[in-house]
Amino acid sequence: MAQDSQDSPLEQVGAIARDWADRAGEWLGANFNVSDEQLAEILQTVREQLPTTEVWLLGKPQSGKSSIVCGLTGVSAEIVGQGFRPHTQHTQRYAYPSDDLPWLVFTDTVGLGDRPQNGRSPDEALIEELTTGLTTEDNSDNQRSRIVVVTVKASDFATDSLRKIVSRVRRRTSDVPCLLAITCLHEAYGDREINHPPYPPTNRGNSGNKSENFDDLERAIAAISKSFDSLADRVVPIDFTQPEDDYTPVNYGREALINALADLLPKAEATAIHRLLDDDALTQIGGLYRGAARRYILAFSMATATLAAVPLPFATMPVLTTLQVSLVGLLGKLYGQTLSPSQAGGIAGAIAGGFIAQTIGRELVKFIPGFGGAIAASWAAAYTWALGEGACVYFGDLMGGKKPDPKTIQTAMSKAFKEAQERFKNQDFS
Ligand SMILES: Nc1nc2c(ncn2[C@@H]2O[C@H](COP(=O)(O)OP(=O)(O)O)[C@@H](O)[C@H]2O)c(=O)[nH]1
Ligand SMILES: [Mg+2]
Repeated sequence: MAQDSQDSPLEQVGAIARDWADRAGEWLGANFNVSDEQLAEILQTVREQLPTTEVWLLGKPQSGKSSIVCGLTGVSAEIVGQGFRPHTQHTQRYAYPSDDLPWLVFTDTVGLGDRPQNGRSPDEALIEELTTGLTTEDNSDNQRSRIVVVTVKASDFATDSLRKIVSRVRRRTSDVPCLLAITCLHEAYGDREINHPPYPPTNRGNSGNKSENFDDLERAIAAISKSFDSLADRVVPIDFTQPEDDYTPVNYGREALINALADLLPKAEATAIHRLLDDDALTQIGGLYRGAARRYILAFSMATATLAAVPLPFATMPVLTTLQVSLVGLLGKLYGQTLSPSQAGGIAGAIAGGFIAQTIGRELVKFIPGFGGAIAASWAAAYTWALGEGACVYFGDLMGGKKPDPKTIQTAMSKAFKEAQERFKNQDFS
């Protein structure tokens, strides 16, 4: 009957949407194949758009410098350890979430307080390297902020030489803020068996349980703070323990540390730090790989959202694509696969193409008329998140010796996309 060939307006819209989605899927599949040179070039531009914060860690060996990197980023000690690259003779560097997208660059000092060699104390060379590093202008257009974090254990009162070093470095880099982190707090608890007091651990006064003895700790914090009085802009006591140590929370004082860092940094960098290190999105993390992967996925989602919300001097799509290819490459590495950018692009395309066509056709129609600003930003974030989750399933299958199953991947992506949309809906990316 004539009625059969006459689709309702709604069905017509549906058909158009499906067609759109198919074509968008094909387009995306094809466009993930960015050449390696193009990719490198776009990443360079992206790096110039995103604010980078350099955190310079200064403290004795075993004073908790690496633990700060792990505690802040949530990346495991093993991965952080592998990620550190020798930078100068006395420093090494770790870029988070990746060298491609160095939002946070941790520079760790090594060998502080070592014995003199050839008559020259390594500390002299270290001071030289620090002052040079902290004062050298970055020759790219990149906004770069720097902050020095000094680590001292709560049980360590032998800080004379450390203070001399900090003082000499600060004299020549007075515009770089300095934060003192007092670490390993529980070593100064009266009784090692007790858990942390509510944060902050000072000024317990009448609120503390009298049977718990935090007097030593308070004295230690007060004494160390006083000795660094003229050197540090802020003092934050922290205890970043291992899960098997059985302290709750595992990273005691993490929020205070993040807030203090943000307070000492310029606004753009402070906002980035809050977004990057926000834990809400990552409350439920199961498994080492998933946990580490989600950290990266979150950072890349935030980056795509930031870039989608900001009008860039170049088309947004290739940039998002590049970031997503980088993310897939990084996730691959995490799962033990070394991929060239074009291989990563191929995988991203294969994963994303089908997903776009089948799952988010309707979303695309909704978002095209309003493309730009907040919608594009939260969409880009959710989409990047879904792609990351899909890639995890893909690489997880490969690692387990299974052939990746497109259906499972797409189910995981749809679920992740919906959840991520909810999560990013009310975020302000401007
Ligand atoms: N309980 C506790 N242990 C810590 C803390 N910071 C570091 N550690 C431990 O102390 C050791 C040395 O820490 P690490 O971060 O590697 O020190 P680094 O040499 O300064 O990088 C490791 O076993 C850490 O787990 C802390 O705040 N609390
Ligand atoms: Mg270390």
